[in-house]
Amino acid sequence: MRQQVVIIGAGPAGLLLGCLLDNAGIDNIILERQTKDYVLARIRAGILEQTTVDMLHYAGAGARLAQEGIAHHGVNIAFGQELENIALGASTGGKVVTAYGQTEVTKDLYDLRMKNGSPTIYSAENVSISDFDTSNPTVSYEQDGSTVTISCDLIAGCDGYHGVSRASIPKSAITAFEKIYPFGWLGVLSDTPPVANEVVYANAPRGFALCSMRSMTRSRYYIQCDLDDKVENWSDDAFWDELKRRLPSQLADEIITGPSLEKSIAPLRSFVAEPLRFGRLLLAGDAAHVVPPTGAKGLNLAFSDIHYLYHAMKSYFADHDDSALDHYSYQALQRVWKTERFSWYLTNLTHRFNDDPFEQRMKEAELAYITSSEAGRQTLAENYVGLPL
Ligand code: RFL
Ligand code: PHB
Repeated sequence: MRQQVVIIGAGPAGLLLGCLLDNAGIDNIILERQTKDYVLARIRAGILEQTTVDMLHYAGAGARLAQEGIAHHGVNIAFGQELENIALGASTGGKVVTAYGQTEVTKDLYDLRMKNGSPTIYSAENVSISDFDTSNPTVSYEQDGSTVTISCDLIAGCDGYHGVSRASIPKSAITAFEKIYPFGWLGVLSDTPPVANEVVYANAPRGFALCSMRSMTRSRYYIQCDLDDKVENWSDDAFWDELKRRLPSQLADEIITGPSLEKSIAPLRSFVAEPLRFGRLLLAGDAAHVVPPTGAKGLNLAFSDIHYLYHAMKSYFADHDDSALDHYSYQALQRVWKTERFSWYLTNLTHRFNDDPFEQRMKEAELAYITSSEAGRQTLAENYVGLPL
């Protein structure tokens, strides 16, 4: 079998790239390790930058998002009993963010892919990449006991942090930068109305808390927890009690609780691998970099990679312009590092790292400064809505 592009991973990055390539008449196949049902049910991100929304429309997958996405014109910062709303549009030329779950984004892209008719192989086992440093790369996978080998021009490694693409690159050719945080996030999804109309990031002496939503009847909440904590340690009541202790009373008193639909713990990490190009193999999304979820940047960063990668691939196929592929790596990494900085900064500012009361006071003072200064509010707003592409 031959394809112009083999995409490894049917997460949001792989699916968006596939849809854009279809629209440009570039043939492609997606290989995904998990089943379709598993991928389409995964609950993760919830907040889309304007550029992400624009890209979904450009790809032709924006119809349901336009109907069901909830525009947020501000973001809330809480510390102590303070609750500050930062307007997003005023200093960003009217930009907003949109609450629309990653689960829905993945479904919409999957539906478009089915309409386009390009092949997607789910449950593809033992995907392996060969000869990506030559002009004849191949990708193999196993299914139902037989091995299929695909030769191609380019390989897109969109297979997330634990994927095979980055792991296939010789250690001497790649540099990794990593920070592991000493805590995780315990998340709960519930069919209850959200406590606030816009996301709340809360710093509290007991630890960070976040209030978000999937719709006006479905809430998503998170609290900072110990890295070795277990979901089984948290009854629904214990979760709601702890969440309320970390919010200003004007919010805590308003929370409507209910049974959890899902409860999970995620570790937090900052990670970047450089470069993003290795001959004919190009990394994108979580395969190349990870941000802690504070700031809601992971999915958005995966999409900005795909924006650059799609344009590079188009130039490559139209003009045999090899330098476009190097340019992809350079251009995407510029935005990756700035976004890594924001996610790291907001994580440091809002989480409890130790029980040093001086550090806690410093964080409260910085939050008070940023939310009261025009320059501080503007800096927060322009990063939160997403830096320009
Ligand atoms: P994904 O989504 O991990 O998809 C990679 C796909 O590759 C498959 N795969 C393989 N396929 C074939 N062969 C192999 N060997 C393979 N190995 C892996 C996997 O099964 C999977 O289907 O990466 P992608 O596409 O780069 O997308 C990245 C985003 O999913 C991620 O950055 C976000 O979810 C991060 N994130 C958030 N991002 C936001 O922009 N806004 C948010 O509000 C937000 N909140 C979050 C988040 C991530 C979280 N967790 C659980 C990590 C909240 C949480 C709690
Ligand atoms: C979410 O809605 O899941 C969400 C919102 C904001 C974040 C992270 C996650 O920073």
